[in-house]
Amino acid sequence: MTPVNELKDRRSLARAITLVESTRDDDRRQSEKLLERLLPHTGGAVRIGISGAPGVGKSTFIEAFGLHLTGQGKSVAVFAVDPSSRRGGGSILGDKTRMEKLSRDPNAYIRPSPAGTTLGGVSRRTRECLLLAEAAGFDVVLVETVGVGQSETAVADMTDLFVLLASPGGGDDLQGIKRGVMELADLVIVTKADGDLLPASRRAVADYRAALHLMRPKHPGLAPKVMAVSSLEGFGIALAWDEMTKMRAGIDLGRLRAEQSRRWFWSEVQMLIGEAVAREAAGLEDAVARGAALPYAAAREVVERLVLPRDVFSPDAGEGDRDAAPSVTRD
Ligand SMILES: Nc1nc2c(ncn2[C@@H]2O[C@H](COP(=O)(O)OP(=O)(O)OP(=O)(O)O)[C@@H](O)[C@H]2O)c(=O)[nH]1
Ligand SMILES: [Mg+2]
Repeated sequence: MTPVNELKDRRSLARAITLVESTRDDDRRQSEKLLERLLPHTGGAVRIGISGAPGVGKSTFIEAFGLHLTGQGKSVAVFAVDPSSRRGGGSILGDKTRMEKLSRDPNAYIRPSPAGTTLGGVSRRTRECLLLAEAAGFDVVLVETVGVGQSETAVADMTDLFVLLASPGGGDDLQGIKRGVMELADLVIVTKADGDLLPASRRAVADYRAALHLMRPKHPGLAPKVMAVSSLEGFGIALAWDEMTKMRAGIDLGRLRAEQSRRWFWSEVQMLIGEAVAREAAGLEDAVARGAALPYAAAREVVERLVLPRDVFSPDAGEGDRDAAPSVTRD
């Protein structure tokens, strides 16, 4: 895809991502403007979410899969939603050793997730990073997350396809995967289908097929697929891409993405309200704790402060409006 001029090189993309991830107020305003400008140039990538338990083989799969795609002349961006500080700050940076070739591939871009952010924060910015990658012309965007329920939902909600990697332990591991997560999957890929693990991986494929058969499909009329790969031997990698392409062609993408945008919008509304409430309430909370204000009255004041136009509270608003705002503290 053709990149927009201002994101043509990696350095400018990296800078834009840093801006988007920044929590500073002025950066936030700047990144909003940037994203608004870029919005018409987004939406062109195949967005794929990849999830699975620690050690299942995500990084190794992304390395093999990414190289397969770049080998076909496609460009690939990789982001991670890391819900915990499990790997400390570095996140997939350390994984670059597992994705060594891909990270050196000129047609690939691997971005470690920012450290120390909450899930809400990470996924909120990862969505925006995904848009940046699209404006930068990437053909495929992979969003990786380690499985902990909440993060999988967030990733499934920003991608066209959600791929669940499962270990060849099969039935036993099936217990460990939450039903809700299985229901998100468009494709279940059993990893490590090689050597001694080959028979186990075959059984696992059958187990997952049986389990999925009992579940309601995510997209009506489009049953999720189960297959096995060996990222180390390259077995099944090309087929995985073919399956994803087929699945994606069967999905009403316009509708899916519109629904995702709606949910994203509402979650932003909720998060912004939450943040505004927290800001307004901070001082009053102490007053409540000290017994200087009633919880209900303080809560009402917080809401009124948020709902009433700001200038009502400014000293020169006039008309005695200031008095209309109740003051619940008595210090
Ligand atoms: N035999 C075999 N081993 C594999 C394969 N893919 C990954 N592994 C091994 O499984 C282990 C974990 O692989 P990773 O790719 O790091 O797994 P991950 O899911 O990224 O792990 P975390 O980042 O810790 O969540 C490594 O020792 C890999 O070498 C495979 O196709 N075959
Ligand atoms: Mg990894």
